[in-house]
Amino acid sequence: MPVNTQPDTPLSLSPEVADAVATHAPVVALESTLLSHGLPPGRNLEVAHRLEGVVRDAGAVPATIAVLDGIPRIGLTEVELERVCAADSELDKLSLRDLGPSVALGRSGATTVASTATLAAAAGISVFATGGLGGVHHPTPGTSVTWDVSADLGTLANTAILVVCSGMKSILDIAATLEVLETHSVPVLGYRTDDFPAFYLRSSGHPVPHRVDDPAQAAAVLAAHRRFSTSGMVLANPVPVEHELDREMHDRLLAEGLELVRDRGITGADVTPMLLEHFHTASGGASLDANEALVLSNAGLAARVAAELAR
Ligand code: PSU
Ligand code: MN
Repeated sequence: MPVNTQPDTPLSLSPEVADAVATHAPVVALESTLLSHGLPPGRNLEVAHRLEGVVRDAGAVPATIAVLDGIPRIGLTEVELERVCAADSELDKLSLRDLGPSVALGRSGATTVASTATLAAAAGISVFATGGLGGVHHPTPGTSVTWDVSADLGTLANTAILVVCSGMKSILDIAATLEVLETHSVPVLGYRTDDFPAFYLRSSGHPVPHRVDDPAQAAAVLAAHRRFSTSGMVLANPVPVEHELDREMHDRLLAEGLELVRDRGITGADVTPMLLEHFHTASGGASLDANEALVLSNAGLAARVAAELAR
């Protein structure tokens, strides 16, 4: 039975996660939107299991997060994981602004980077692994500014968590996103790279302000950052080289995907899932392999950083 260790909040930690947090053992938070809205049914459950396995193999406890029937759950049972990944789950995509409504109205949904980071931090977890961060979208033709700036960025500004990711999707304005992170004083570290990664691609062409070369260095930077700030931090880990997408194919699929989004009038929270699905179907599975490889790599790295922090 899940336990509510913080009776003044509606959070429910699984017994294993509650025990790990209480004893300061390493824990890695994992999000559920990448499973329910980012990967096809079947494959998503496989990836969910492998993600938890990779975290355990590195000596940490996995805490997959979702809101089920109005209860934010930190650490899911097998049945709950299957529910998140089911083809007919019809889970909402819950950003931070949706948490209050989903809890009060008893709804179920998968959590994004913004809401997962918030719930993880509230549960006492300081390391979180995902695929790609949300960011600043390009303005639509005929406009000069975009108001589509992912809540992931504002959340990192005031949430004490380390997010391990493969940069952000190349569908975004990466230069603008890095500027926003700088404005919010969120440190951005490249893991064994000087170049900020772009999800399916190892390089975005934008330099990272700082580089670390092992988990101990990343943990040391996080500990030092904590002395000055309660903001989040980004550790950017490029997709494994053997799974990087061919750049030409990538650029073609991206142009097609953006056109599809425009033609169908897709906006807001539906844009990212639509683009990911286009990549997955049009790349003959190559983007699925890349997506899986990068999240697994990020989960493993996050677990090793969490283990260093717990030492
Ligand atoms: N990483 C993945 N797949 C995903 C995401 C991350 O490999 O689907 C999700 C995260 O939940 C992130 C969201 O918060 O994409 C960004 O959505 P938006 O662009 O609507 O802010
Ligand atoms: Mn958006």
